[in-house]
Amino acid sequence: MTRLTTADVGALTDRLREFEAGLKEVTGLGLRELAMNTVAHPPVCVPLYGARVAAVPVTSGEGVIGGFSDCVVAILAHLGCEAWVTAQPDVRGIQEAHDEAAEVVFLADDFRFIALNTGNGRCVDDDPATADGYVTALEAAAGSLLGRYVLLLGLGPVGRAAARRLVSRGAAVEVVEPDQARLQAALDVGLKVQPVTLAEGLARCDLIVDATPAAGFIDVAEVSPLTVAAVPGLPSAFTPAAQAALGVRHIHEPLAIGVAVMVARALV
Ligand code: 2YJ
Ligand code: MG
Repeated sequence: MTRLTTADVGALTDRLREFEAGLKEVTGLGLRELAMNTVAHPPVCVPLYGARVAAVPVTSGEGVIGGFSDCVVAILAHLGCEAWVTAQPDVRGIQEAHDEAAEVVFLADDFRFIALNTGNGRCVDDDPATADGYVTALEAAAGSLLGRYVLLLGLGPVGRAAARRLVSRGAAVEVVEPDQARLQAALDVGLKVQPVTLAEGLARCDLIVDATPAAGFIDVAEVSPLTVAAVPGLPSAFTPAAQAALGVRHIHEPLAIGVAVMVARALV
């Protein structure tokens, strides 16, 4: 997850309903259903309604991002949780969350973003949660990933997790990763992906997962009415014109799908 800004999280908080409406249009799933479909196959019902969840601001490193914890809480409340931002940050905030009987605590520093279940000790990381949630969205939009070619852009932490999930759902994964050492390391640990050039991948694949930090290198001529793009990070690999052409098939927001899967995994 790129470091979000106050403007990023403010925009997401304001557009959460709009985002979910678009997500439903293209996948048939709202955020809750998407999270439950990600947690298990077939989906299990996770008791999100009324779950007590605290977001604790963390001041270490680059410090608190204004609106970050509030955005996490807005997403959790949207899912039906009883969610709040603790009055105190850091260790005092964790203690406060515990004293207020939080079942799950969300907290992020510059390196990690986790959801910690205080009852069973389960600790959920945002990278695989986000990757898996976006793959669920892509799978729902496509109907099935079995035997489908999927173009994956980037093999960072989110890209590697997405690759594993895509393969496990039956997809043939073509990958563009310009960092040869990173690509080789992924192949060496047995990740079943086929390295391709961007042009080759775009020619073969309608389904795309963008897990790169690079912006605007896929233009409108390279997308079709069949293209579905799962774009978890900021910025998008798609130009503004390509994003406009894709409409709701450009599935893109920086936090909501990740948080939905995190809380569902913490509570399942
Ligand atoms: O509590 C706060 O407001 C801040 N400490 C939030 C920091 C959010 N952290 C980030 O944006 C990091 N880039 C997250 C990295 C997670 C990697 N999986
Ligand atoms: Mg990106």
